[in-house]
Amino acid sequence: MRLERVELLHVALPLVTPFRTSFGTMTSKDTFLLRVVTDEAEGWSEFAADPEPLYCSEFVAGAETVIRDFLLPRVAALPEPTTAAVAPAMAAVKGHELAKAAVETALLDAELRAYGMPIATFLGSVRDRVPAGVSVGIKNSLPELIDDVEKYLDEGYVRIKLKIEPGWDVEPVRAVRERFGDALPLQVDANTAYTLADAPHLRKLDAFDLLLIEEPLAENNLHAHARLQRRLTTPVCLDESIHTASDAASAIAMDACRVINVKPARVGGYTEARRIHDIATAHGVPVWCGGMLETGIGRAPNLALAALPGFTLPGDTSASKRYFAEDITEPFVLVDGHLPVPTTPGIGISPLPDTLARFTTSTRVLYGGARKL
Ligand code: SMG
Ligand code: MG
Repeated sequence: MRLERVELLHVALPLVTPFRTSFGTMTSKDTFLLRVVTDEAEGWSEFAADPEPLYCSEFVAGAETVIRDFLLPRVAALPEPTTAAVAPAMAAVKGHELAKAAVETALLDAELRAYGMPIATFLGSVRDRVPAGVSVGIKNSLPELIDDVEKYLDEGYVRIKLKIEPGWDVEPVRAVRERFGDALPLQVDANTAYTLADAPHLRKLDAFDLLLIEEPLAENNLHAHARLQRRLTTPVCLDESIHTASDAASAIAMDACRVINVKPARVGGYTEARRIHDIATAHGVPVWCGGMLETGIGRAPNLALAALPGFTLPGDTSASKRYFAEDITEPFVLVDGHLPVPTTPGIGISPLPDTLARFTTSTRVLYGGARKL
């Protein structure tokens, strides 16, 4: 397989409803897609972060520079840009996992399309559909929250995640438990909004039998998360703090978490995500697939990952209409609380050309011939 061209397409898709977290409010998904062209097939991927470095340190304009100036030259220097060779070639560049994931995934898509192999087969997925959870943002009032949760449960979502922050934590959880009962699979995500000094307050959540509390403390502070876990019965789940399989191994060894949110983008791509699944599963630690409000391009391969055997908790892999009135791919539709695992070669989906053109705000050629797009 020979790399011929890499194109970057900026896209902007309005969200159907603003999504508020402890670090800000999103009203649209503004990111870029990569399209790689090889002599055998083309491949697609989506950069998972946003224009501002608020969820993580990476951001759209920075990732574009890193990919163009540091990652693609290393990949292009390979005799063949196979999936096995790409991550080692990029390893000298520190960090930038989400940018690396975009490069690896586009090439993986091209390679698997050339083989005629679906990503689910490549990863070792064992299910043809996966249960869908939904992440519910911070609201202005409890009645508004209850209405939203009710709507999602009516649509069939099998698990609810509430975004929390200081001042919006125990009361929303109590309200949802009182309205929907103790049997509802329920979890919370703080996106690093608390400190260890909040442990006595966070302990109040133990009364609500939550599946987990996600990333309550500062990113990368495994020690503080381990100390918090000792004081909570609710399992701590790490998201932002896990960048590599080595981080996952350390966190498990320190009892800094009892559950891991695996986002392939956050860990540099699907090969590292698979390693984290393997390590966690070997230690009896459940994993689940997180989300970054992806378009169908990012969502399709996440569904394949979520079908691995160790993904025993429902993911934030929701249906397309939870995010967008119109997606740039065929939409993923919830059936009986589940989404289908894609079965066609590669990541299992392609952009719809006309729709993509409408949502594309600009394009660049990052590598190869400057042929007009
Ligand atoms: O894709 O449904 C989704 C979003 C799920 O809550 C979600 N993601 O910390 O897990 C998380 C957040 C990160 C993105 S917030 C902009
Ligand atoms: Mg999270």
